[in-house]
Amino acid sequence: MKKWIVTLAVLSLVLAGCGANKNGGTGGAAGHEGHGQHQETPAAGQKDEHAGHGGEAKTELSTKAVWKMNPAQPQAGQDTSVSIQIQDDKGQPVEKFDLNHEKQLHLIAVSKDLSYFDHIHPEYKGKGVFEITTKLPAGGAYKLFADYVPTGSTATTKSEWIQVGGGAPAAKAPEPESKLTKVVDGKEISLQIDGLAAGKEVMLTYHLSDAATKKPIENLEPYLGAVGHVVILDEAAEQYLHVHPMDEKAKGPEAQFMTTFPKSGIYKIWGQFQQGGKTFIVPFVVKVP
Ligand SMILES: [Cu+2]
Repeated sequence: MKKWIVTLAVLSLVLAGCGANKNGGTGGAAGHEGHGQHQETPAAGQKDEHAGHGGEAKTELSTKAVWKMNPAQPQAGQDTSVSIQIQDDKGQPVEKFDLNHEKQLHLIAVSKDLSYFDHIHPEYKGKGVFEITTKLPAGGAYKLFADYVPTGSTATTKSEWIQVGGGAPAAKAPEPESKLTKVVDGKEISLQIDGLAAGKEVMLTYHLSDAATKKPIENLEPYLGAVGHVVILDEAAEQYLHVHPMDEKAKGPEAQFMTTFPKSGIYKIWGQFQQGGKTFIVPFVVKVP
């Protein structure tokens, strides 16, 4: 018994330190907080990665997401209402959520082949229910991911596969790109990843410049409280990572994110940034050895 108390005391000290490091992001075990990364299925021992927000130890509240589509079988190109109720393990609604990057819940939707990506914010209706109306562009399978932080608990991700009726274009498996540079909305964005390998921390460095003038972009604006947001999924849409920047207040031309690819394979990485009041998304596909 005594041993437990000591262990807990040490643990809360460690976690308090972790919270204090929120914007430091210096790497190492305690630095996870600074990276703002959360995984859908954390590896053993990483469950408390997000504890320590506010400098105190928090216990993970086990929650589930109950998904309802209206119509129950969504159709391509048609309005679809997505309702997500967050419940505790007894089926009671969880009613309080922390703001996480300015929102109580972030919803990511991807098509099975990862060609389609959307990041939207359902409205909180009370009683644990979040709702949004959206349109999915084509028929086929989609996976939805809800990211939220129940008050007093840690960052949680729950997901759901849905089937959308209507014509489906032939699925195109994501192809690793040899050159990680592309132009989106008049901006040239390159992604540098040094020492890319599974199971170890790697730095994702984006460099942004004006595609026409080649001038570095130095006026990126905070989007949802950070210079950028990065979502990473493996080919099977099983390994989900949502990463926030090392320096949330950066303005460009660089934005850096630290993450760990859980295993080798093909991953798609979506970086989301904002300039001149408009957000843009740049996708890259990499093969992680
Ligand atoms: Cu979001």
